[in-house]
Amino acid sequence: MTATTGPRVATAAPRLIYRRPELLAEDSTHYCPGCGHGVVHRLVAEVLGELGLGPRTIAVAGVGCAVFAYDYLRLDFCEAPHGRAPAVATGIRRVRPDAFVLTYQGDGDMAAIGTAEIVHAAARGELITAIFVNNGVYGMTGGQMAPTTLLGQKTTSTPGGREAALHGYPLPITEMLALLPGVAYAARGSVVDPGAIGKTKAYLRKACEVQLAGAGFAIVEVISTCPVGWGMTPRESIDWLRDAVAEVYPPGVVVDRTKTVPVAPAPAAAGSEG
Ligand SMILES: Cc1ncc(C[n+]2csc(CCOP(=O)(O)OP(=O)(O)O)c2C)c(N)n1
Ligand code: SF4
Repeated sequence: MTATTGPRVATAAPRLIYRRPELLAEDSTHYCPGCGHGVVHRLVAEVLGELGLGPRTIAVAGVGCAVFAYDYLRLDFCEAPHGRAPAVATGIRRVRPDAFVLTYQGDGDMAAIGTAEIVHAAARGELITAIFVNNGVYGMTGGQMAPTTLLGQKTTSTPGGREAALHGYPLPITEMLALLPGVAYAARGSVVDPGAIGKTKAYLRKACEVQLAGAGFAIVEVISTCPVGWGMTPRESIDWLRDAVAEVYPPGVVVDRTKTVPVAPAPAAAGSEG
């Protein structure tokens, strides 16, 4: 009996679509379904990994749902009291000029209790990279109004919707900080869809490069979802993010002074002076 051989079928080499970044731990997270924090964590892990910054990074976690970021990112982390991450990061960066320092804060943490710290760190042009996840509410404590909450938005502390006369207007923190000359770079990304997530990654990368170049303070705001705090399904929260949140907080580069400010050389890494 002769063996029959069929036509040769060329088997294409498998194409890698996605791999868990090395700096992202393999644990599952405590985040609710549809929460944007996990997406931002992945982007942070990808960018720091691609820039080879993992070993020299000291991150500072704020207080909020992402307080456990240190469990999910394989980085040295320091925990700051509520709102104080930029002050803690300032101290770390000044005593460890070889370190790469980033902060990770929510909008309650940065734009409410920590307003003074972020404003003054930015005004001083501290060489830190600030990540600001704006989901428009205090997620961790039950979805209360934050300074970033939209007018008309219902929260557990504004059941009738936020009213300007009673609760003030939403605070555009990134645009406010962008006025300060110490801010070398400010941008706003979104987790609304893969295209927006790709742009957010580019903003984060640039904000890291700004610190490496010693150009000044850099901030990336990411408008994000909190389906539980918003009383929505994950699907509805994506629509709300696209239609309502992005209208008030439009994604894009807010300021880029790296073209006009002379860029100082990056500080030498520890041990490089031989
Ligand atoms: C000094 C102090 N005040 C209040 C709290 C309670 N608290 C914990 S998290 C939080 C809000 C966090 O909201 P946000 O920063 O927007 O983060 P999210 O949970 O939405 O990601 C508050 C008020 C606290 N832990 N410490
Ligand atoms: S409460 Fe909101 S911010 Fe916190 S984990 Fe759940 S969806 Fe995310």
